[in-house]
Amino acid sequence: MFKTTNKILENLAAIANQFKFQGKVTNIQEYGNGNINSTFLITIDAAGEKHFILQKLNTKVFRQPELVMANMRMVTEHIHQRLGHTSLGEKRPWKMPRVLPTQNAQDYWIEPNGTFWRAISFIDAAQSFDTIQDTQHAREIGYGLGMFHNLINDLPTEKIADTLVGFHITPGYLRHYHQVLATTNITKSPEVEYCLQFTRDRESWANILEAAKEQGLLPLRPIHGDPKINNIMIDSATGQAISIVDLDTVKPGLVHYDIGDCLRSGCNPLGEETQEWETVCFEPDLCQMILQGYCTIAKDFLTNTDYQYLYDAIRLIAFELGLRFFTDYLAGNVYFKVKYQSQNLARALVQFKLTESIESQEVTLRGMIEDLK
Ligand code: ADP
Ligand code: GN1
Ligand code: MG
Repeated sequence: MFKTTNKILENLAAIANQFKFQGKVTNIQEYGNGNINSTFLITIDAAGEKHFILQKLNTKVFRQPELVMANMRMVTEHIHQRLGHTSLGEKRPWKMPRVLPTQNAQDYWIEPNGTFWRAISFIDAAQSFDTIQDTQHAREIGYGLGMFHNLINDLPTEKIADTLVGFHITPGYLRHYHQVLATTNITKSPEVEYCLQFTRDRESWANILEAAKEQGLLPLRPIHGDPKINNIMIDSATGQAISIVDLDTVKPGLVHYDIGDCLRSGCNPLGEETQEWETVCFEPDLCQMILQGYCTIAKDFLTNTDYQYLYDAIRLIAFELGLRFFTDYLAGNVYFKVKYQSQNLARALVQFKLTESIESQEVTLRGMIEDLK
């Protein structure tokens, strides 16, 4: 865990001051529960905006951080423009973070040691949660994803860079998993054995979305990539979804990755970090609420074939995340941030149990999806 010594705070203040804002920094605190970047809330004494987000981008994950920022600027500007000119913005309030420029009018600042920093405007009077609070929250999570899909749907996919090659390509994660298995001395335990067997049993099915994509059944569209519930901001006054953050993985992909990710994160009431992995379950009522919220605004661009693959998407993205966590555990925690050595194993068990729960409810879930049409 990050310890805010005076020296670190001084450094952070100096970094914050590389960016352009009105006023003086009065407070700096570590912020959010993201697994990838390092996020800080900067408080300033100013008449206008009182906060902004300062982030150290994880350049071990995002090897071309400049591309991430170019995407982020392009996407946020596109959305701001659309909110100003279409009826979407009138239906419901919606906010989009802005990229804040440096004193030299750049979108990021690189420290002499190569550390990559950016500043983003703060979505005020809103919060995000790691687990679903109630059914209204579930509906709003779905609505938030649908709103975002609508707002980026007209962006030509060729204009969006691929900032994380291989992201959500399950067969690619399986190849990497086998490379890690072949080169690592595994300490066997009942939990590790469970994960190994769990993966073996699902390997032959795991290319289902990629196969459909290759056959031209599912089109590439602009997607968020990471719409888990703590990236969807809820307005504190109204309880409505008001924004979606964490735009690093916006790229051409299948909307199924997004819907699957949103559901695997939203329908697990115990949350991703629970130690009670044996009791993890996928809650169908929450699934229904999230899907209904999504369809309120995004129904029009789902085709019949899209619906046909939704069940597999829910199952696959939970499985895929379990596999990514398990592989990272075996590889020595090189990708996801951890607070203790076996955390990625614990996270993998949670996602695998969630997958099992999804599988045991296949008929119910397929019926629910059919009813959405
Ligand atoms: P990571 O990639 O590590 O997940 P995020 O960009 O998601 O980093 O930031 C971590 C958390 O910080 C988010 O889940 C959200 O709660 C909060 N956050 C990020 N950006 C903003 C913002 N512009 N306004 C308000 N909160 C934010
Ligand atoms: C990471 O950055 P964060 O914490 O929002 C990850 C997602 C995973 C998620 C699981 C770029 O998301 O793919 O689903 O952890 N992001 C990246 O909590 O790998
Ligand atoms: Mg995040």
